[in-house]
Amino acid sequence: MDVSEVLTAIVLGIFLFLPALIPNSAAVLFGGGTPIDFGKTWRGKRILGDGKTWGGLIGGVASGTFLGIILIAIAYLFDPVNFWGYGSFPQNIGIVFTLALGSLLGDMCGAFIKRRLGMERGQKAPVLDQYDFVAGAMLVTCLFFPDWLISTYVTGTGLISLVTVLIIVPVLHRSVNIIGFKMGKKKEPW
Ligand code: CTP
Ligand code: MG
Ligand code: K
Repeated sequence: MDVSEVLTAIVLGIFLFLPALIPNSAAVLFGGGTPIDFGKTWRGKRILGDGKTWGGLIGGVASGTFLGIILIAIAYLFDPVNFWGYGSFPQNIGIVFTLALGSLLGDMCGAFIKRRLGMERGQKAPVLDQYDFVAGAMLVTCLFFPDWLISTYVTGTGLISLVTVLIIVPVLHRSVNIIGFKMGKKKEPW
């Protein structure tokens, strides 16, 4: 393994994960409408809470998938041989879709856990807030495209890509939330 392979793994790790990174921010922009749990409670607490809306889910998945399709096109254009870690065409659309959907499903699981722990919407939950969507995106994508997920984020230089994602996510999460807070789109700067 040489320096260029390590650098490639770092850059590709982030590049290929962008469809999972965008949906959370997009959800803030598209959110605000009907909650996914329709206001229902379970054992005295909201199932998910007002912070998880249909608008956020649909807008977030659409944004992540749309960005993913642009990235696929860029990869095909600039790297017609290896497609920057993508593979066959229909599979790639599936991959960016499962990354985006899994990201917001993971975020919903995080909210579900927070409500069970009695935490209010928007209350800070370290680790869970930053990594719920990473786990969701990786798991859902692994369910449908195990070969791609494992070769990209687990085996060989994939582990470097995974560690890169795990390091970059808290930094990105915090920065984006501060921007959202300053824009008045988010109630808390975390
Ligand atoms: N959002 C949404 N729908 C989603 C996810 C997010 O509408 N499926 C919007 C909500 O306005 C939410 C904001 O994005 O308040 C920020 O998302 P997040 O930090 O994940 O939600 P919290 O408000 O912190 O709520 P929770 O405690 O349930 O995570
Ligand atoms: Mg939050
Ligand atoms: K969250």
